[in-house]
Amino acid sequence: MSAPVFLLATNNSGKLAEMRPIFASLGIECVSMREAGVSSDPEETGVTFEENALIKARAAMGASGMPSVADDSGLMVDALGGAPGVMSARFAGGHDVSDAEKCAYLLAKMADKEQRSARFVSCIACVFPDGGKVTAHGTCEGRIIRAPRGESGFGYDPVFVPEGYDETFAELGPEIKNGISHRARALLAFKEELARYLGR
Ligand code: ITT
Repeated sequence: MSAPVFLLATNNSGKLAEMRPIFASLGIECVSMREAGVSSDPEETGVTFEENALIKARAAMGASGMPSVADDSGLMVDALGGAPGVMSARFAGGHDVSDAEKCAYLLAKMADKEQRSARFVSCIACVFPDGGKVTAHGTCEGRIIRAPRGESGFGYDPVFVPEGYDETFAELGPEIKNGISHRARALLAFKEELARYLGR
């Protein structure tokens, strides 16, 4: 069976910018929702990354009829008991809050915390029109610094330093981030699961 074209079911331009070259490097053809002329933004009512990724993938597939891939991801901070986790996009009050405000809110919550360990988590979920699904997970360990640094990426990138580095994701830039990030690792695992699913 030849691999289909996948719809990337995200409204986050930062994620889309990361997912496209990773898909290209994995040899998987994909289009954005804008290119496919569909819109989808379901309520993320799940309590796990996988549940939310499946909600988004299923909604996009319902709108497009195409096999659809969604990423649900977030930052889990040990000193905050794993928060913001699945609430990462809404942590500082809603989708209208800027990334800079989210980082500032997180840093304020962490002001008195000595323990700085954290990890980014990504779940990639793909659903097919015949009801089949493929899911994969990836994590990236690191720590939260005390003041934002760097301009690239999105979300909490300016306050997260991945293990083995001294710079934040926002300072390291896309080439390094896309080699080690939670999303890159989840997509690599996804490629293997997809090959198994497609019987290759
Ligand atoms: P879609 O649901 O449309 O894909 P979203 O931004 O709402 O976009 P999520 O619900 O998965 O996506 O929320 C993930 C949030 O976690 C995201 O908005 C960022 O704040 C944060 N996040 C996830 N991955 C990140 C990364 O690689 N770098 C920085 N922050 C990240």
